[in-house]
Amino acid sequence: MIELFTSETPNGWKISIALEEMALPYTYRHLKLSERQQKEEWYLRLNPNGRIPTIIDHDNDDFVVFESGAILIYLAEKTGLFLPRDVKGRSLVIQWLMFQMAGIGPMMGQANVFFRYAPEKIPYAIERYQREVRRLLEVLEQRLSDHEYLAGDYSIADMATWAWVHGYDWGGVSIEGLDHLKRWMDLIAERPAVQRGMAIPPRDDLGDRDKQTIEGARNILV
Ligand SMILES: N[C@@H](CCC(=O)N[C@@H](CS)C(=O)NCC(=O)O)C(=O)O
Repeated sequence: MIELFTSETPNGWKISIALEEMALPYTYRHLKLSERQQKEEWYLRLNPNGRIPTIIDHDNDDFVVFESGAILIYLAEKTGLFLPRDVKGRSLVIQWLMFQMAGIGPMMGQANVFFRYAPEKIPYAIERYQREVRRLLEVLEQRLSDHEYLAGDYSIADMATWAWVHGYDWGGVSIEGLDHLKRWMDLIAERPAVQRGMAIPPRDDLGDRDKQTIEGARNILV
């Protein structure tokens, strides 16, 4: 059984989506990021970076994996799914996965911070990150104009990228004119395993969720 430490954020959804797609049995523990549970001593022993997600594979000597990209590769190798075994096919998936890990994730994260969470609005920072996100989305658009998925068949690269990109409007970025990207986003959104993964952990329906997310993020960013 896999144990997943997660929260209701893109990096967490990548892993609940992958676990659902791979039909791996798992349990999850919902860390309350706004209460800084991810910085507690017991959790830092699992994930020295103090962020979600992390997994423990209880069927493999309680092996711990942190960093969402590394977790996706571990799960794909464990199951033999969503990551080709041939050298070129595997490299293609890893290239697009790294593009998400090093580009899409960090830049969309910063667009969210400056557009949505920062108490002080700094136009230079907002525009810088929105422009960079739009540029990265245009790279995806170009790729998807002649590929159904990012790297061959549907793969962990699509899961990782979709988990971030579908929330483009939270950072105030437009996808106007990016029709291939929109087609790919809709295609993946329809997958039952993606819908199940997005429901982990269940969202708290009480109160104004946007307001809670913003206040929670401000607690983390101090
Ligand atoms: N590179 C890390 C990034 C993880 C990350 O930034 N997680 C966010 C949620 S999406 C988090 O835990 N934030 C809480 C904090 O910064 O304390 C990964 O991909 O696993």
